[in-house]
Order: sequence, then structure tokens, then C-alpha cells
Amino acid sequence: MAKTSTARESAIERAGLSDAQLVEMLRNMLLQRQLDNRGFQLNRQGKIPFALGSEGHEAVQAGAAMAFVRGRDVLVPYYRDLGLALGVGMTPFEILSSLFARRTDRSGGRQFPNHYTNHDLGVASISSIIAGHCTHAVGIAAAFRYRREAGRAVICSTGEGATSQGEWHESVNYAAVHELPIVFLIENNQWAISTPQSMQMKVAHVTDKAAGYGIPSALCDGFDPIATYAAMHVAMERARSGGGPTLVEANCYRYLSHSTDDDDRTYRSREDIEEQRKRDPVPRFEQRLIEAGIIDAAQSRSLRADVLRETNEATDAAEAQPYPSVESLYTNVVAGDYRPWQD
Ligand SMILES: Cc1ncc(C[n+]2csc(CCOP(=O)(O)OP(=O)(O)O)c2C)c(N)n1
Repeated sequence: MAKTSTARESAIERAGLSDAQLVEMLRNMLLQRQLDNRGFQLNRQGKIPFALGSEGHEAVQAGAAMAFVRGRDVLVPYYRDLGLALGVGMTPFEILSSLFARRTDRSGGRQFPNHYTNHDLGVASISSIIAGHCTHAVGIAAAFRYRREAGRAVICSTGEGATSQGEWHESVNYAAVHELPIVFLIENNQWAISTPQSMQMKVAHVTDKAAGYGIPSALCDGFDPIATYAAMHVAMERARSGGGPTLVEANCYRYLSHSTDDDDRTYRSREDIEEQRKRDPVPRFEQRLIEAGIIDAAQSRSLRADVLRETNEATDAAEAQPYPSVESLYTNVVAGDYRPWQD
């Protein structure tokens, strides 16, 4: 028998999210997992040079994306933000065009893989320099303030390793002093390539650093998309309403190697990964929605099939696109016809 909406309300702590939004978050997580694995598969098939893995970050990113208001907010992501990019409206075709380095990529097929961007959706281009993008994010938040564009906020995401970088500290400090509308989202997956958190900082949590800048912080369970959404929603509303920046730390785990170029067997044990796998956010959230009666097992199977079909179609479509033309080599590199190396 179908559960009543009252039964459903009590069956899941939903932070004000509707059934449709909860299912949208699950779909994002399933799509993220599928596309993420596709990147590694294509690399092993020799079809693309490189891919990064965001497996284990699905709940953080699906939750954070739900707190983003399209057409108003700006996302300044980092390279592991596949789910955030998808969650704010980027398509699998755009992501795969980037992985295949095809002309249809938003950067014309000339950016590094996983460096998503979409000006129309408010997704800033990624900086490969760890924490370098935090200064861009703060600049955007400062522009909102300067132009008196109230009700807009910036999400600036990084891993926990990035919080050791000078630019990160300068950015958080500047945003704090000027009370800028920005949320610093830390996706703490415990590793910065081969460096564990214990070798990265002396404090137990990145949120412990917030006091040094005089800003509020929230530590949330990054294996739970609803918990991440709740923390991000409060922080984004604070930023949009003139309350200044917040530091949100979401604990998660990186199940795959740092990238297709990294062999994580050299620095962490298989047992550690197996242990963390027990908390895998994707099947866990799927099960929660089934138990709460929000979807049934058949709907969950059909969501998975749909996501696989969408990924396959996008893969074929992106692979069929042409590479950038040789003539476009200098486009967006230097202005006009100016060639500094020829003068
Ligand atoms: C300034 C700088 N130093 C080093 C690197 C090489 N590098 C790329 S990713 C990375 C690890 C970053 O770890 P973290 O911020 O925790 O994010 P994660 O990759 O774990 O999601 C490093 C050191 C870089 N890109 N930029």
C-alpha cells in the first residue's frame, strides 16, 4: 500500500526538500557516478588522456547544488566538482566534450579535462592552480557588493588540502573583512593526492580555522546529501541577505585514485577503502528514499537505466565531434592578431 504524505514526512528528515527535489538529488548522484566511471573507462581504452574521479563526493555535490539558485548565484568550482557542475545545469555532453577535448567543449576543447565552465549558468572556469580560484571567487563576490546586486551569492569549493595554500587564507580573510556574499565549501575527502589530512593541518577540522577569520562555520556529513544541503542552504541564505561569508566543511572520501595518472596503492591500504565503501553515499541514499516510500525499487532501477542511457548517448555524441581547428590555436590566448613571440 502506498504510504501517505504524513508517513513520508516522518520517514525522512528532508530539510524542507520536496519529493521531486530528493529524487533530483538521487538522479544527480547516479549520473555523477556513471559519468565519473566513464571517464576512467575511456582513459583505460586509450580514448582520452586524463580524468579525475569524484566517486565518494556525490552526496556533498548533489546537496550543495540544490542550495544554488540558477540565474542568480555563481559557482567557482574545482576540478573534482562533476556533481556540482551537473547539479547547476551542465550536461553530460558538455562534460564529455571536455574529456574528449572536442570543439563542442565550452572552452573550445583546449582546457584541461574536468575543467568545467559555463558562463550562461554562472559556472566560472576552473583554475588548475590549487586555491587560485578562491581569489576569483572572492572577486566575483566583491563585484556583487560593488554593484549592489543583493540576493546573489558565490559558492567557492575546494578540497581540504587547498586550505593550506596562501591564496585560500588571503581569500577567506578578505571575504571576512569585507563581509562578502560567499560560501567556502570544503569537500574534505581526507587526502590531497598522497598527503593525508594529518600531514596537512594540526587542527581536527577545517572549520576550526574559521575562528581565525571571525566567520561562522558548519561541519556536516558529506555522505548525506540532505545534511549537506541543509548546511549550504543556511550559509547561502546568510550570504545573500548580507550576513557575510561562511565556511562549510563536508566530510566525504575519495574512493578512486586522485586521477587516472595516480596509483593510490602506493600510499593507502585497500582495507581503508573497503571500510569507507560501507558508507558509500549513492546506494545509501537510494535505499533511504526507497524505505521512506519516495521511490520504489522499480523507479530506482529505471533511474539507473535512464542515467546509463544518457551517459552512453552523450559519450557517442561527444566522441563524434571534431577536434578544435588548428587556426583556433591562439583564440582566447592573446587579444586580436597580436603575437608577442613574433614582435
Ligand atoms: C599550487 C599547486 N600546487 C600543487 C598542485 C598539484 N596538485 C593538484 S591536485 C592536488 C591535491 C589537492 O588536494 P585537495 O585540495 O585536498 O583536493 P582533492 O584533490 O583531494 O579533492 C595537488 C597538490 C597544483 N595543482 N597547484
